[in-house]
Amino acid sequence: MTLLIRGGTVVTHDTTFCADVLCEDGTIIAVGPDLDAPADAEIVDAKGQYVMPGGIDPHTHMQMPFMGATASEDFYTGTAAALAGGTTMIIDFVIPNPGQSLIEAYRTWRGWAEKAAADYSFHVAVTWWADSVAEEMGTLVREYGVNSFKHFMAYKNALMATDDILVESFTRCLELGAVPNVHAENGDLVAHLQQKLLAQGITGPEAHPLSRPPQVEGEAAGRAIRIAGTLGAPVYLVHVSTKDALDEITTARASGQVVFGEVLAGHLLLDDSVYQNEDWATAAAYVMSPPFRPKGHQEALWNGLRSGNLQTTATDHCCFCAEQKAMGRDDFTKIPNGTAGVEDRMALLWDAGVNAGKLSMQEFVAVTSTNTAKIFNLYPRKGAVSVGSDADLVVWDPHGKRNLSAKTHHQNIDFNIFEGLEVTGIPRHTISRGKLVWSDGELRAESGAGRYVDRPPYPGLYDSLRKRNELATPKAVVR
Ligand code: URQ
Ligand code: ZN
Ligand code: ZN
Repeated sequence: MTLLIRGGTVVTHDTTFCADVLCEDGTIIAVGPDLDAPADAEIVDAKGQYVMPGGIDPHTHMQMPFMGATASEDFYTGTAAALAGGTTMIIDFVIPNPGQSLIEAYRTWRGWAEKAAADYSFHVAVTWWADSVAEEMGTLVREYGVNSFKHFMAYKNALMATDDILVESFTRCLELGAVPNVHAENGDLVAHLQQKLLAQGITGPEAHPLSRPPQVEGEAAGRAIRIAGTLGAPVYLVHVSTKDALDEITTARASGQVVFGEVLAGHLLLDDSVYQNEDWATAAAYVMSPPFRPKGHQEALWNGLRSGNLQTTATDHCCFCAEQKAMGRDDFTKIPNGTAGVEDRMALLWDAGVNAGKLSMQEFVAVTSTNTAKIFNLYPRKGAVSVGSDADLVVWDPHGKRNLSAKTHHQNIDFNIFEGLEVTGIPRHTISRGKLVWSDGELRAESGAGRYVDRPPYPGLYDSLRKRNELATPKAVVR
């Protein structure tokens, strides 16, 4: 199965050049001018368009059981929608219940993901602690290709990892060469503020952001960063939504600490006015955590991306339809948290980033694909346009237009948080493992075509950290 992408301009995270790209059996086998291809090769005309690494979304929750509901998007529909938007790989989350075997939960999620149409991998959440958790983390790293573990500092009495668990798990991650991820919100403060608002009779979606003000994220971000710094471990903060948390990251990175930050397309473009909507269902549709923030935070987050203090973009794609959101009709704390975006991320980042002069094309590639591949040890298999890389590519039409809407999106949810936004710059063709799966508006996603992608522990990052830790280890005084 040979496919030739002809006449395009290749854009990577660090360079731009005119070249054809030849793919065979799912791998890129040649990149260069005027390439020949066998007579039966499929040809994609990329004249006047950019050929870039397919997007990687490091933060999705397909068919996640959460807050008494199951996310409406499953691994097939969600990855098909991703392909329609130029994203060719997702990293989703295995989320064991407290007390549940991590490996048992991993097997459950692997079963759900077999129907995926694009490649996928999993972070595994640590929602409780025991010696068996430490052991299973080792097995997941050594035998199941997991190199990142998630810690929810929010969601008290549900998924929340208390500080003692962070200390144990970050230490274990360091031993294993795995990256600890955190959802940084102070779950105790949220629970307190939620009860306070309900007691005041404020039960609608407008209470959601009031129960999780920016400092609730800033405090938790600082705490996670200091715990990791004290242990000598790296830490990756998911969905950074505030200047408060970004400032913690910026300070830590300036001191040489290994801290990574991820930002969602939603937090870059939307603000908390969405919760003031008169219509309950519309306001509830925007309930996700961390919430969309007051004006001002968005610009700070864009500057975080431009300065390199935030490295990746994601969507936290976690879909709940109107009747699911209505579970919280009388109590906002019962509205299932989550919003969609996996299909729109790339076009939004291009339109609001590149067209607006906030990101260069190379920076766009870095923050939508390559940086994620590097942090989670997928590069250059993923996130690259190089010989030997997986043929996961997007042919980008910088002049094409799309009106983002629930009426036309492929996401399995009845709402689009970017409804009505017109973007310029869209994926004309998406190639997944060398197959043309999205072409001129025609989606050819195939259930089960996606593969699980192993992510080995990251020796490079950890060798340097270990050396730093050894050097920093205090020596016993010989008396
Ligand atoms: O917190 C998360 O990332 C999961 C539970 C999705 N929901 C959300 O509101 N972000
Ligand atoms: Zn989260
Ligand atoms: Zn999430």
